[in-house]
Amino acid sequence: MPHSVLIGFAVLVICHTSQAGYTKFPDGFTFGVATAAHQIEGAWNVSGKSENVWDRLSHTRPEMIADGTNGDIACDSYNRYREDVEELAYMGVDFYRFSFSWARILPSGRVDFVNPDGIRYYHDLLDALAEKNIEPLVTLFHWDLPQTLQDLGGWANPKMVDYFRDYADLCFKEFGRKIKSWITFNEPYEICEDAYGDEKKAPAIDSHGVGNYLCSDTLLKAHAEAYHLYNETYRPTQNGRIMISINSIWYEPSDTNNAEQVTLAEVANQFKFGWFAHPIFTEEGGYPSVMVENVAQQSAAEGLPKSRLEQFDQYWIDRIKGTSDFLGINHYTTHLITGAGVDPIAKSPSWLKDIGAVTTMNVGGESASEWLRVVPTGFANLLRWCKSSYNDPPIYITENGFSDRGTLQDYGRISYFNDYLSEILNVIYDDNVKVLGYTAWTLMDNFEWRAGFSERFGFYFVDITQPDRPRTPKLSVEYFRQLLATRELPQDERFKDPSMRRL
Ligand code: PNW
Repeated sequence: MPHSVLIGFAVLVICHTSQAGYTKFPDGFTFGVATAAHQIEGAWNVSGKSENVWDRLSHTRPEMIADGTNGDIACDSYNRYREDVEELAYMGVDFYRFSFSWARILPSGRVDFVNPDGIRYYHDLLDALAEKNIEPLVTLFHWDLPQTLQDLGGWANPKMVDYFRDYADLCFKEFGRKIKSWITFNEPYEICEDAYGDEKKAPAIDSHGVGNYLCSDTLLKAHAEAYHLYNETYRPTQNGRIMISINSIWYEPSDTNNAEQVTLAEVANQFKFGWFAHPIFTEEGGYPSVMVENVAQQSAAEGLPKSRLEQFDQYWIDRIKGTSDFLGINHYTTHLITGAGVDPIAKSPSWLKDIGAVTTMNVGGESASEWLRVVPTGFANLLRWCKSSYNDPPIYITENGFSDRGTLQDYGRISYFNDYLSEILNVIYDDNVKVLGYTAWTLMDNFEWRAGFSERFGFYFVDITQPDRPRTPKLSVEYFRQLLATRELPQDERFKDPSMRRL
């Protein structure tokens, strides 16, 4: 055999083993897909639903939404939830993660009036899921705060702890027979930093370096109160579980041999993920010490009498600690740290300036979202870091997904899922990280917040130019369906981008 063929053969074998890696998911590993109320329901002002902060932003400042769209009709899931359930059943998911619209259930935000139509809608959806044996995983708060409560200060108002607990209480009481898995908050970082420390999310209160920290104080207390309420009052009879979903942009040093960058990446991860995970998932509790120190130092340098980040007292440290049955992780991408200093895009004061590091985009493959680069190895590093930082918690991936402009032959999405899922298998088998389930974002193209419908994350394409919002399956539906049927990463050639099929 000529030499070159032998070498060619060896390369092929190596490529095959390293590319294929582990393919089979462990027994008991569960799969689902996710959505959120405001992104899909529409029916923004019918049957008693009141205005939420996203209705307000998209109606009063439409220029803030990339394509000028809004959630008025969205995917019309308020009327078409049966189609949603059919699609879920076709894909063969174990569970469906969706959220309740607070303003649909409690139009004033408070429990003075419960909207019967809101209650009926979610019972109908839950019953339709039960008929297909699909387990619900329900998020109580996925960003759509009733405007009435925002008018009182929203998450910067400490009273929100009581309002959230009352809302959670009603939901546990009304729906707890049918729902065994709850998520309190979706992505506290995005709520506090993007919506109260910046204008990236509604209500777009640009109180950088101040409002974001007021928000985290309230939100973590509200989460803890909802957890204790469930744990003490409802768990004994309802036997469910309750957690929080924390998002991470995972930070890595741009040069792994640069000690300063390595240290700063850890600081950035503590500021991003640790901000909400440390108070709940560590023995010590409270905010990460580096965060407490950095913000105190910056505040002093600004001439303030005390830190912009108020620490929890011992009562609240203890009350917040341990209040999540699982660590829910939403993960999409990895960014890089290039050095110490003030990031050129940081406002003053701000969370980003408080970190004291310069960040940049990773070099990974692009998506339709500027912030989202494809970096599967970062996912594995994040998961290993969570295992070591938070005492080996049981983990659910509650979101992971990829955006494009809506193509039906969505090879980019398929390869993203395949590569990120493959990293989950690596950390399960090689590092014993306890990842128990995976949720793909998202069932169908939907209202992607300030990006409107310009960035599409769905398995199903949604035509928003048609009043009945027709849905068309993309190729990724077949990929996920096969994954669900076999519990193995599909190896089928038809899922590979034709331009990449040759070795
Ligand atoms: C999540 N980041 O938001 C939300 O939970 C979804 O509602 C949203 O549609 C989805 O991910 C896609 O954006 C994120 O910058 C926003 O890392 C920003 C980031 C991650 C998630």
